[in-house]
Amino acid sequence: MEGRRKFIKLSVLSTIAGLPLTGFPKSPLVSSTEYTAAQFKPQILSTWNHGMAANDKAWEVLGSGGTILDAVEQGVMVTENDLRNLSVGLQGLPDREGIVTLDASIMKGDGSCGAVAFVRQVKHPISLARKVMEKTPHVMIVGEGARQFALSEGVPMEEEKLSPNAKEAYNRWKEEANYQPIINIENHDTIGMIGLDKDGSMAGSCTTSGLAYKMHGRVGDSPIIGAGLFVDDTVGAATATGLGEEVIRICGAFLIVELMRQGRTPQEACEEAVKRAVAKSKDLDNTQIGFLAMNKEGSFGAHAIRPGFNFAQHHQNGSELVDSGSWFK
Ligand code: SD4
Repeated sequence: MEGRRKFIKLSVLSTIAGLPLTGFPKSPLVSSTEYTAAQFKPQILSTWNHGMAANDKAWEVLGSGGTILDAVEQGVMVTENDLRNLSVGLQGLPDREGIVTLDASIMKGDGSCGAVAFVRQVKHPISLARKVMEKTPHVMIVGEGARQFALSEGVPMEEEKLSPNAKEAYNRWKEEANYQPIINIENHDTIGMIGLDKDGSMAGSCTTSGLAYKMHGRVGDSPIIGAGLFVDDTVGAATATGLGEEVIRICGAFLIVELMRQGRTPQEACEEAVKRAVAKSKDLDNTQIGFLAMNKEGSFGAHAIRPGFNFAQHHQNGSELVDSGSWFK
């Protein structure tokens, strides 16, 4: 976390001054990470280091005969359950009113999808998103309606109270931030997971407590199909983490899948999406976005605006945490 704080403070003035006439800022350094040669099928990829444990679970589900959809659902449930995690699940950091509201989406490669947003008290928003997909004619249900749907489905719910860690952090934030609706890029590490099974079916999931100390009612990219998550198993899948407003603005995950459809590698597509986000950013100094993508052959790529983004990878040779390249060095 300390490292992420530091890079946020890096000056970006030299880059802004270097805006070329094409409209796209020029990256100060060429991206360092290339994954284009590697291909794995099946494969599970997740954002951030908490993705390691989530991927292990997803892999186990696949190995015991579960579908790729089961795998991406049950994988991120590990993170939703992780009491140390302050950016996913009910133990996450609250909004500026002190209320935890959750966003999640799930998608299959055939275009089926479901999402919940601004939902309270639901222990596994990813499973509720799956129920929206499978049991309703809708794609997204939000707020009190989503909570009522959860109650009617009998899914696990919890009494509304902040976890000890979230409470401590929130109390500290209240003193310093004085209730300003700041866009804070330090304490949010959404899990987005994308998976490919041995037969080429793909699915993805994305779940978060969203931006720490957000305005009450604010919804980020994670539950927005096409922004935080998009899967089309004729092409590939992509997910996003970081400042949701900037991801929504460019339809990040959809953009990456469409770039792959046009022939870009997952790595090239992620880099192009980052470039697009940088060009459209309303607040580059305070923005971090990380994209993660995989195509239907099992090639993969990742890219971020700033250093510090990593992703977890699991395939038949084992699992590892991989550092992503970034637009800023
Ligand atoms: C949001 N994209 O709510 C989420 C937050 C996040 O890593 O991804 N943090 O904007």
